[in-house]
Formats: sequence, C-alpha cells, structure tokens
Amino acid sequence: MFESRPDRDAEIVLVGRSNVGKSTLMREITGHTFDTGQRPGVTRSPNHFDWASADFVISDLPGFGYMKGVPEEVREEIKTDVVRYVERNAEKILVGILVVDGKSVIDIIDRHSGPDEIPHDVEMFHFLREVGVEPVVAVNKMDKVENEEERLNELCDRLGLHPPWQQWQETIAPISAKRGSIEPLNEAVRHHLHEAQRDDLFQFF
Ligand SMILES: Nc1nc2c(ncn2[C@@H]2O[C@H](COP(=O)(O)OP(=O)(O)O)[C@@H](O)[C@H]2O)c(=O)[nH]1
Ligand SMILES: [Mg+2]
Repeated sequence: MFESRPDRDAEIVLVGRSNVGKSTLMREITGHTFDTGQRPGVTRSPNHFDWASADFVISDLPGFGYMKGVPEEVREEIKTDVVRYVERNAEKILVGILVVDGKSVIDIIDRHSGPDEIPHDVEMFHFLREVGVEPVVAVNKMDKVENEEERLNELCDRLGLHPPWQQWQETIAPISAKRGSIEPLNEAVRHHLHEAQRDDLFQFF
C-alpha cells in the first residue's frame, strides 16, 4: 500500500494523528484538494504531491492513533506503516512536519503519559530526530486556542524543549491551516531547507 511513492530525491512528509488537519494543510501548501474531512481511518495510503519541474515530493501520511470504529490492531498497523515509510525514505526526507491539534494535544499527551507509555506525538517527535529527519511541529487549529502562549510552552515542555516556545521557532509553528494562516510553518521549513542547502525549494513555502 506504500508502493506509490514518486521517484523524487527530496521529500517533506506530514505525519500526525487523524483529524488534526494534515489534509487541510496539504491543500494549503499545494493548492490541491485532497480528502479533507473524510471519515477518519479510511485513508491508509499516502497522498503524494509532486511537481514535474522539481525533484521534490510532499507526502501526507495516514493518520495514526485513536480513530472511532477502527480496531486497535489496524491502528497499530497504520502506525507501523508510517514508521517504516519514514525509516525507508529518511535520507530523502528533509523535514518531517508533525501536525498536532493545538486545542487538544496537551490533554492527549498527558492522558497517555505513564511509566510504560509514551504518547504517540511525543514518540513520533523523537523518532523523527532519531532517524535524522528534522521535525517541525505544526500546532494547528490555533484559531480555537485561547491561552496561546501557555499552550505552546506546555507543548515545548512535553517534547523536552525548554520554554519559552519562542526559542524554538524552527521547531514549533503555531498555525491555522483552515484559515490559510501558515506563515510560521513556512518560515520553519525554509530554515531547514536552507540548512540542507536546498534554497531552490523555497518556491513551495
Ligand atoms: N478550527 C480549525 N479546524 C481545522 C483546521 N484545520 C483543519 N480543520 C478541520 O479539522 C478537520 C480534520 O481535518 P483534516 O485535514 O481532514 O485532518 P486529517 O485527518 O489530519 O487529514 C476538518 O473538519 C477540518 O476542516 C484549523 O486550522 N482550524
Ligand atoms: Mg487526511
């Protein structure tokens, strides 16, 4: 199911739980509509978007974590697929955009933190770093968040980044994909593209 990847040497992936706004963000970045707002759990293969003119692909990977009506076993398979995809293509992936829901992410992380439990989002953040993919956390749905600063500082804390969040603007990007307000993410992505000496890809961000 993960066989459809276009043959491109540079890639950016979007990962995250289902319903956080990955497909909405994908649309905002590419100008192309994908299956946003569909019944969660339906998409099990990535949505790739590539350009004929550039050696670059952006991929919206299937959502992991809790999904209503999707058995635990299937959820685990999806997560394994996502992890394998990132591992297999790690050399080509310049940035891993971890999309989270700014309104609920802290509650979800805290609910799943324990002596032998690591929350999916925290695990994914560290996983990206471990395989050498620069993570950028797109903290989406900020239009619904009231205490913005506090939330972003809490998120930093949970990810092991010392607050204040403003120190981490290459890593933490508060956005509202639905409203088309994604400049902090574009800036963070451009930072990493520059570091990777791929300023030629700035045209997409
Ligand atoms: N309030 C708000 N809702 C959003 C935002 N981005 C996406 N959504 C909504 O969140 C839901 C899930 O979005 P979708 O892109 O399908 O999430 P995905 O499952 O991660 O691909 C949809 O109803 C979107 O309209 C945002 O920035 N603000
Ligand atoms: Mg989607």
